Amino acid sequence: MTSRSTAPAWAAALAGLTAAAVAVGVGQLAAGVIGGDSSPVVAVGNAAVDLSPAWLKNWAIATFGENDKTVLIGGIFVVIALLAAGFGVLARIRLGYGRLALLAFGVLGAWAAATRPDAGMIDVLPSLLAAWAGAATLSRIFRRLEPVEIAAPAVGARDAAGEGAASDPPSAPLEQPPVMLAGDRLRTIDRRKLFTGIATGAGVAAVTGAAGVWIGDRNNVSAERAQVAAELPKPAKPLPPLPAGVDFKVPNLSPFVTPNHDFYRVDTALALPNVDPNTWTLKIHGMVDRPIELTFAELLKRPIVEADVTLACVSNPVGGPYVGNARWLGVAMAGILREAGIKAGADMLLSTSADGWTAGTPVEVVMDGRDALFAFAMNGEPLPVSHGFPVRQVVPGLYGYVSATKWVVDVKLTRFDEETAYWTDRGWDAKGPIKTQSRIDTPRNKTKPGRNVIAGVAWAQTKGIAKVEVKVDDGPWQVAKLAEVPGLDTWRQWSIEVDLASGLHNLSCRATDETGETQTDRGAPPEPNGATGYHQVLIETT
Ligand SMILES: Nc1nc2c(c(=O)[nH]1)N[C@H]1C(S)=C(S)[C@@H](COP(=O)(O)O)O[C@H]1N2
Ligand SMILES: [Mo]
Repeated sequence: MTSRSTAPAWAAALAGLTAAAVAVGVGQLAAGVIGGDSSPVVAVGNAAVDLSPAWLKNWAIATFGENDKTVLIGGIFVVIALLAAGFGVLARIRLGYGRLALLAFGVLGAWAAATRPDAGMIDVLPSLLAAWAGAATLSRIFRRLEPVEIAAPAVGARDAAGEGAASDPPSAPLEQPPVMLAGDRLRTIDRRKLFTGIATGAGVAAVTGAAGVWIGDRNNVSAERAQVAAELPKPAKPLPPLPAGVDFKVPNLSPFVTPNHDFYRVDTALALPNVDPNTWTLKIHGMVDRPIELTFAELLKRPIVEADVTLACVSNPVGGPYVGNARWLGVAMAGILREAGIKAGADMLLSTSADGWTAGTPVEVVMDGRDALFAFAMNGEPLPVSHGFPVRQVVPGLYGYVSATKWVVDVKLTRFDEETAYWTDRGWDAKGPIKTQSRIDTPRNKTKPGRNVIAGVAWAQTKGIAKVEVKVDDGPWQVAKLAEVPGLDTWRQWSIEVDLASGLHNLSCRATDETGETQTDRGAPPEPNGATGYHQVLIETT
């Protein structure tokens, strides 16, 4: 084993970076071939998501919102780059150390991939291959860093002068400056060799990485989704078209129906599960008389229910964006559960997604007659992959974390005193009924003095919105005009015209639901069961 390398630290760091780039590329390629979440970067990211403390996750969702995944992946790349540069410098002390560090990182990636809830043993392969490729690259580049002898000019000059025979000792102590004696001065790295090595590594990384992404895309289910779109079944009792009056069509006011591409997305999946409806099944088991396993085709043969339901995320701060409304197509959960026969004592429906996320939903809520659905379509098209294709749960009146399982594959009847779910294990309440809330959509910061429209949305799923009031500065609460709604499970637009003098104004709103309860003015953060308080907006009229 060669001992300490004389290569400069910067060259060693570059060698480490190149090795890591090749490792990531090769890992991506292997993951693309295998499919699933096995790409080392994604696997480590997923493990980081699951292992990070709840406060960090909550902070990430609150701070980066829907960009939290991009930020996380970017952060992982930065960490990998820093570590890799460090591994290179370590390899300078002893090449074996650097190789070992890379292999250890590979084992970490393999562990992360193997401990995903949906992992198989084969998922360790990309990380291990990646580590092997990284270690091999490190060795190859370090070979290029071996010192080369540079002829000392003084010696050459002497030779040219022909003053001595070739066998003369190179050092003539009195004539040569002492610095020439220091061997290191004469030994340096061949930069051209280093840079061609790095360029080769970068090329390998780019080609394998791109090929991996390309091959991985073959696993996507867009063709299957198009097939479902072509054969989307009709509801048994189609809903009437939405009343014209659901939408005030005020600029910057949320439209009544949230287009799918604008619909908020919250989940823990870094790589979206691509679930093939042709192999998808839904298992209903646990405390039931007759366990059921349904295929997608069998699900679609059941009576199809159409429902307008507004989803809301418990992480939504007062005034926040994690609420959206859609017209869903699905099959009543209650019918399937009744067929399975719920045993006495079962009070929780523990649903699991294809990627192992879980939610615990109260049985009585699902069975009480509301439109709790195994949904497969959203606003007239099959669920987008990011919203749970091919099947997700939609339960009006409950926050998503206890009800809205996307990519759902398994429903177990059990008890709240026996099982917990993903977010309840992280400090959120076991039960999550949606709290009555209202939001000002417009204006949000600036407007003109004079007559102004203040408008927003309010929601109290399963209860309905009876009244929204608006307050300007210290004025009285004024009752806003309410838009029409198709039912109790959606949000409701509201608007009001007010006169605003020029200057700063504090606007606030509050909603009262059809049970007569007005939302509380007491401010509370989202954790552990949903934010409360009035939405307030400070605006300037100029
Ligand atoms: N499989 C899975 N389903 C999930 C989640 C998740 O992380 N994984 N998040 C839930 C949460 S917290 C919410 S608010 C809703 C959001 O649904 P959307 O992304 O379609 O808006 O999905 C729920 N279903
Ligand atoms: Mo959520």
